[in-house]
Amino acid sequence: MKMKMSFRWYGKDDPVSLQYISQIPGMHSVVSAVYDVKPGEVWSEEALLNIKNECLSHGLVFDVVESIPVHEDIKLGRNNADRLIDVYCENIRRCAKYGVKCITYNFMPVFDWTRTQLDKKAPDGSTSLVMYMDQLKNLNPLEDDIHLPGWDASYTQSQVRGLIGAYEKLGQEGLWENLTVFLKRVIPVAEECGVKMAIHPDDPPYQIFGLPRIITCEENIDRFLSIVDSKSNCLCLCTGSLGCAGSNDIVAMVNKYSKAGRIAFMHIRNVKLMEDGSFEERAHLSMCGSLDICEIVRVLAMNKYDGYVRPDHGRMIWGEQGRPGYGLYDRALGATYLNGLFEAFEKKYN
Ligand code: DNO
Repeated sequence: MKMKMSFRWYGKDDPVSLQYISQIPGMHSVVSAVYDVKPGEVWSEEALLNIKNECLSHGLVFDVVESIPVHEDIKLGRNNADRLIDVYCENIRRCAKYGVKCITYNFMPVFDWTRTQLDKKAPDGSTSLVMYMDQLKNLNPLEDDIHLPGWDASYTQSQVRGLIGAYEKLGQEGLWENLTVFLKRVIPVAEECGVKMAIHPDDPPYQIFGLPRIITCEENIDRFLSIVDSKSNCLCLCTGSLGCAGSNDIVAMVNKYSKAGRIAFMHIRNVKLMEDGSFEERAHLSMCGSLDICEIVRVLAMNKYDGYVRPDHGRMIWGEQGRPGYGLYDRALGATYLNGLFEAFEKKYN
């Protein structure tokens, strides 16, 4: 197939083993990272070589990194941002040396993806991640001690408060400026190394807790792509993240950006949107949520998309215990469903 199917693996501590991943039909790439170093530190070559070799020993290729986290001081444009960007560039070079072709990152202040509940039970007994607006109203990181798995746990609560204050001062335009500084330094290095940088959209794609969020909609993504007009300055287009804002037309966005060759990585999952803006993560099939996954894959195949795809967040099914969103079974079902769609549409548009 043209597109490359991939699966996220959290390394040796991941309850989902590389052997299990290799047993999923059509699996090509492993999406991983050196997870035991803090943002702003250099990744050891030994660690990268180990991931590469372990994947190879299971017939898989480690060619996608998710993520090299961007240090908050870079996003805030603080004094040591310059040095931290040097470290970031060095990490890109090192990843490339061990075969990585695509690097995912995000520019979300303080918190990565945010949900209000990670184990919401559906009538069929499966559980999934949800964001309910009435639960969100009761979460206040300025007052409460909140820890969610998508968030960087290395900050203390008082550091989090300090960061939130700093971002409030910075505002959206300040964040755009710092993103511009970052891209202008990092993209030329990625070009040199043959790597595509793939920014993950903000999840959810609107402000939470008063923090600025900018990778949220078509207008802003156009602005992002024009900062450095390069085939190395790409998107990790996450259907479930952008899809939680009803105003985003995901099929149109996937069509536009894949036609322009600016999608390096697709995170594909479905969400069910509620009237008040709440959403529930659902099984991948179009019939299970609000997004037309079939149409998303059709336009990718029509545009001869040859980048990476991964089934994003799965539900917990069949009694599986594990990292919320990242169990084996439902993501494997998602991969199989997506492989079926890609096989059919790639044949059609060949
Ligand atoms: C959530 C993931 C994100 C993603 C980062 C990329 O499940 O898709 O945490 O890895 O935002 O930096």
